[in-house]
Amino acid sequence: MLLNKRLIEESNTNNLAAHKRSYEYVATGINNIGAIIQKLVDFQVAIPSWALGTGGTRFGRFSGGGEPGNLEQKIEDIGLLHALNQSSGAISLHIPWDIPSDAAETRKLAAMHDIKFDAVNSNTFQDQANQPLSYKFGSLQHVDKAVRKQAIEHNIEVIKQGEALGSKALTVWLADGSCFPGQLNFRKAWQNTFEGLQEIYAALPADWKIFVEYKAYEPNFYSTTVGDWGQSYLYTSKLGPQAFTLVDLGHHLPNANIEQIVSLLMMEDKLAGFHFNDSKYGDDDLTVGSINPYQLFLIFNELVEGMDAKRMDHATDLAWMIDASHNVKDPLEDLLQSIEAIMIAYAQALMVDTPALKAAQEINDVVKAQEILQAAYRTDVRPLVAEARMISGGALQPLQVFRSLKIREQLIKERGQSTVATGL
Ligand code: PSV
Ligand code: MN
Repeated sequence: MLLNKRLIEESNTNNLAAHKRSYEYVATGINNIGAIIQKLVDFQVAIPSWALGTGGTRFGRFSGGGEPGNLEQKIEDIGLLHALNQSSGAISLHIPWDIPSDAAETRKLAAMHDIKFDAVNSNTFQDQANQPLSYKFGSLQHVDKAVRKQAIEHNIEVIKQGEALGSKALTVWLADGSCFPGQLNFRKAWQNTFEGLQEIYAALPADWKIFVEYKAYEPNFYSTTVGDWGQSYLYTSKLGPQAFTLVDLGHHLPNANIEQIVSLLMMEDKLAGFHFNDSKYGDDDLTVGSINPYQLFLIFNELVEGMDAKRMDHATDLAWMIDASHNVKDPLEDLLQSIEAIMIAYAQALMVDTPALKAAQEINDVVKAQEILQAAYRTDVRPLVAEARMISGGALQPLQVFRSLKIREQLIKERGQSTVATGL
């Protein structure tokens, strides 16, 4: 389904007077407001193909109506999001959940919706129908060379699929690890995994990157072979300049200082980018910013400061992706909220008075430093984010438009009530 631009414009006209009042209230007094708005306009976050369906838990899955039944419909759903917020102009595919039957046609469809192909994700954490060997005891770490070979070949196949679509990166998340002490020889598991990653790395096209994602636990509950940022960094630094460490916010042990991790990885030129989500306990897949928006702001604060120090382009030099699909919300509404939370945190980070913060740090003025950070965090930047959306052709109030146009109801009419998207 394609959204009629006129309907977005109509809704913007209705909301314009209120928007102008709140925008002017915030924007007055910000010196570089034009530059901030332009940065917000440029910033795009990739949507994972597996987040368009309702997520499940190991206890079950309650699919929502009108879920996309194939890759084409997933691209159309992202097209809807992008039409509404103009910040979701990319898709991150999970293979084999979403193998394009005709790459050229898929590219055409995506281009029609102004959507690019972000990193492609391999999957060696599930067994697929007709797969000769099982990943029950791991993939790249496996004691059996034949299983390792199968996993390597799958990753190389994913690179080929990505090339046909115009992707430029492969994300590898390994569920490999062990559930009980004694199950695994850590050194052998590490070495096998490293050798596998080396073979995959060797198959990367020259202009591609490989992102190695880490995760503390789940599905393995005693050890994970790429369990934290240090382990991922060890792999990526040994692999070479095309390898980077991917930070998924939900993949840390409780209370980890993610903003510090981000800062150090960036310092070493090893930060790939993000899988954004939020959590209270672990890999909870909650809407970005729904539990700990201050942490998200602090992460963006490090990103803006670190990227500016290295003269990096905020919009293009790191990979920005969402990785969340919860089980109780409409996935499209959830994604609209997630993107909004990311844009808010980014806008707040752009508002930080960096020279003043640096000066406070130099004289150990701890109170002043906190005041500076919190002054930015406590600014209601929603009108700035809305302004950027409106001037890019999106809606001032995307969620309101989604509901008032009854988009989900229309999708249910088109696709049916009981559709199940591929994913977890
Ligand atoms: C694993 O929990 C993960 O974060 C990886 O990125 C996977 O690709 C994705 O979730 C699957 O939903
Ligand atoms: Mn992830």
